[in-house]
This record gives sequence, structure tokens and C-alpha cells, in this order.
Amino acid sequence: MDALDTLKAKYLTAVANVGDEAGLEDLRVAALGKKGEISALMSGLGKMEPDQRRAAGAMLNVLKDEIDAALRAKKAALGDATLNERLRSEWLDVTLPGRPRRVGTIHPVSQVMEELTAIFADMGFAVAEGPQVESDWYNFDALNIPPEHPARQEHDTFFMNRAEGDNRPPHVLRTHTSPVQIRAMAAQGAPIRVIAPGRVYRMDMDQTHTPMFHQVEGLAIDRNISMANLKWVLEEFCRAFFEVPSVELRFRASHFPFTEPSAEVDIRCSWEGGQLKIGQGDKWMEILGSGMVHPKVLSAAGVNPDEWQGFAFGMGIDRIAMLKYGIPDLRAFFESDLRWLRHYGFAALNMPDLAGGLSA
Ligand code: 2NL
Repeated sequence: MDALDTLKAKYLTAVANVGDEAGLEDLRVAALGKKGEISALMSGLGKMEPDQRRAAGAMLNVLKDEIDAALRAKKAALGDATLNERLRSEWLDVTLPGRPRRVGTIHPVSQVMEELTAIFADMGFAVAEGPQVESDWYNFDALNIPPEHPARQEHDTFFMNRAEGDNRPPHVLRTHTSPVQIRAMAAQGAPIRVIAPGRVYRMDMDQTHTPMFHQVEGLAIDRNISMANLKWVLEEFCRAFFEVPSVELRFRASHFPFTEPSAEVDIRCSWEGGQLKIGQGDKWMEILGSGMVHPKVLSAAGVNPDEWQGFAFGMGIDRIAMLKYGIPDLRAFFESDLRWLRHYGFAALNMPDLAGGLSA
């Protein structure tokens, strides 16, 4: 039967050449579908003589099975090809590092806090935290600032309200982070090495002052601590923080109620063409206050001054952030202007550490 061979050749060639699963389905319908060519021939069998019908029916069944087998084989091959193409195009290297997306920025003050925490941690200082609303005892008395002391007025303190008829002295917004260190000493005793970074509050507002600002204080108490240890720690800090090979510090005699002796510390620098350089030059810039912790302060914190001694220092974080990152205006720090934050902010997920370069 030539007609069946022709039909077979037609469909096997078409199946071999079809390129996608939709085209293959069209072929299946055209050949084996209810109204397809093979089905039409099958229904023609009814009009044949029994012997003829048996022979033709057998051949048609063979042809139908051959075409069906070819269709199935091709369908499997096309399915494999589709899967392989998906595997190729959707291939993903899960070992690649993520692509960082900028979701907001880290405020320069937060960045500097992370930096100085990393530097002091490297020298064995832990971070201490405490309340921003303090009793006047922790904020003043414990620091050798009695009620009638002039420093108590100089601090431009914010006072909290007491309930009607409550005559106890009011709580205050802490004017420095020293009370945090008093609490740390009282809780932990000596020896101790801590820094206390955080928000502090003073009623002051002009070109160079905001009512809330940031301070870091440091404290090291042991049996044998001296001003020499203080000077080394501060030099080490400044060198690491300003990311310069060397720094020079100058101690000027000063006075604080909570330290004796006390020193204000200047750093060698130059100012050329509006450009500040730290570590070299013929100018000095004050960066912090410091001294040996007053025996009365040790006693107030429950540390025996006949057995223990140590240094303390305090510096403004906002100011050293401005110096390091060339930020001209202090007041813009706390205005939450997105354009300012995008300009001066730091990429998230980029924690400073000493090995990786602090601000890299
Ligand atoms: C400054 C001066 C200073 C301290 C802070 C301190 C803390 C304790 C005991 C003794 Cl618990 N002293 N802190 C000492 C000297 C200076 O800050 O000009 N800050 C911006």
C-alpha cells in the first residue's frame, strides 16, 4: 500500500523537523486526532470486505503505532530541550557575593561612634551605656559638683518636672556621659576600662552648639595608672581615628571638678587653603579634656582611692566627626535633610574595623 508508506513518510519527516511542542501537537491532531488522516482511513475500513478489512486494519494499526511512537519520542526530546534551555538561562551562581543596595545611609555620628568603639575596643575598653534621664546625684554630686558649685550653672541643665508636691530634687537630662561611668564603676568596681559614648543635653543653641549633642568619655582604673598611660591611649586613639601615621599631642593644665590634675589636650595640625591637616603643621587644636580621676569621685562610685587610681577623658563626637569628614556646619547634623544624609552618610553594612581600614 503505497498510500500508507507516503503517509508514514510524511508524518515521520514532519515529526523529525518540528521545532516546538505546539507544532508537534498540531501534527498529532492532524494524524491521530478524531478528524485526523489515520482516523479517516480507519473509518473507511467499515466499507471493505472482511478479508481486505483485516489486512488493511492491521497495516493501519502498525502505521498508527509508528507515528504515535515517533510523536512520543519527539515530545520527550523537546521536553528535555526546554528544560535544558531553562537550566541554562536561569543558571545562578549562589556563591557570588550579594550586590549591596543602598537603603538609607549611616549618619556620620553613628559612623564615628562605630569607629571609636572599634579603636578603644582594640585597647581593651568595653562600651558602657546608661540612662539619658539621670538623677542629679549621678550627673553632678558623684562627680564632685556640689549644688552650689558654679559648674552646675555652667552646664545649662535641662530639668525634668516632678509631680505636684514632690519636693525631691528633679531629674535632669544628662549633661555629660560621666554618670554612665560612675554607674559602671559602682556596678563592676576596679579594675575597669570603659568608654561611654552617647547623647548629652545642654540648653545651648548657636553656630557651634546644639541642645543635644554626642560625647564619648573614657575611664581606666587600676593600681598603677598614670598620666603617661593617658597620653599613650589618647595618641593611639588619634592616630587610628584620623588615619595618619603619627600625631603629636600637647597637654595644657586645666581644671575640672572631677579630675586632679586636669589637662586639656591639643593636637598638632595645619590649616592651609581651608584644608585641615592633622599630625603636622605649626598649629594646635583643642580636641578633648582629661585628667586623673578625683579621689572623691572614686569614693562616690564605691572605689577605694587609697588602693586604686586612674584617668578619665571626655570629647565631643560631633566635632571630631566634622573634623575627620570635612563637614562645615554643625546644625545640619540634626536636621534630617535627606540630601545632606546622602552626601555625608556612609554605606550601610560596612562596619568599621581596624583590620579593614576604619572608614574605607
Ligand atoms: C571635656 C572634658 C572630661 C572627664 C571628662 C570623667 C569621668 C569620671 C571621672 C572623672 Cl567618671 N572624669 N570625665 C574627665 C575630664 C574631662 O571632659 O572637655 N569634655 C568634652
